[in-house]
Amino acid sequence: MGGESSRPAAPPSPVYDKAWREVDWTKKDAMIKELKQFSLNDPDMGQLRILLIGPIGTGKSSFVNSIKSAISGRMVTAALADADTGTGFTKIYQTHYIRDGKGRLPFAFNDVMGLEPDESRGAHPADIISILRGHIREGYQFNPTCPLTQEKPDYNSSPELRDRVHCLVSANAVFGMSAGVKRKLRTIREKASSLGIPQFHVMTKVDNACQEVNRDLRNIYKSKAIKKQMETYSNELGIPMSCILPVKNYHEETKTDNEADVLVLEAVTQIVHAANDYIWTLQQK
Ligand SMILES: Nc1nc2c(ncn2[C@@H]2O[C@H](COP(=O)(O)OP(=O)(O)OP(=O)(O)O)[C@@H](O)[C@H]2O)c(=O)[nH]1
Ligand SMILES: [Mg+2]
Repeated sequence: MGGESSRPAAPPSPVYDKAWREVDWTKKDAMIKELKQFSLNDPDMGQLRILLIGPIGTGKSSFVNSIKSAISGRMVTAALADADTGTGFTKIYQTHYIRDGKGRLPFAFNDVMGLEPDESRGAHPADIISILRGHIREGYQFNPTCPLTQEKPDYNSSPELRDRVHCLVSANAVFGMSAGVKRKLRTIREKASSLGIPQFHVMTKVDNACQEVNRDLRNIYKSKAIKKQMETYSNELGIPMSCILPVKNYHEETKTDNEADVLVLEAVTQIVHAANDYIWTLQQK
């Protein structure tokens, strides 16, 4: 007995015995089929517009590429290549459509310049708020110190519902956020909330946060580190846990992977349904 008590305590396990959120890892094909058959509550809309915002370099463009890759079954890198202006950062307001045969799916993602803690750097929150309301035309080049004003040609003074944002998605890596970015995100989220726009948070780079997740993505909802960070984001951003969506984007892979695809497809499915419901709600008014 005495020998037992002197034995060093086992290190705490980094994972729970059981996943706290259920994922069906076999349903990739069914999810792709559902997304390809997705129909708009208002067919005249053309497409749902989903806006991706967040600090620079956190995987917004990679998330768009991962969605395209998961749906098409082949690696796509268009979001980075199209938006790259030479410095490696997205600077242009762009819409990324998802090709389906000769047509495209009825939801699109808008990728914008990243947010930075410094007041004079990164996308200006006033520009993001203009985008929420449909006032900024595609191709606009962000100016961190001077948000777009009404007299400029990129300003759309009479946006239609289809030009507006139907779901706001913030993206950030698992490692936390600076106070400056949090402040900017809060300003943007408050505006989105007042417009009734549904909101999600995509937590990227989960492969870098937990060895067990890096080893096997199926451990995502067993990892204590991942759950803790999701709870932190939920509290900081005022978003329910059910709207915090962890993903591993493609970044150096050459082939798609079932588990990464399932997480990305789960996220997209929730996002597009919320955007579609938002349109329906607006039309009941
Ligand atoms: N390990 C890992 N790396 C990732 C992941 N997502 C993105 N990256 C890498 O992170 C870097 C930044 O990704 P981007 O998608 O360009 O980030 P962004 O948010 O669009 O950046 P800006 O356009 O500068 O605001 C790239 O080197 C990606 O390969 C991920 O889930 N895991
Ligand atoms: Mg980008």
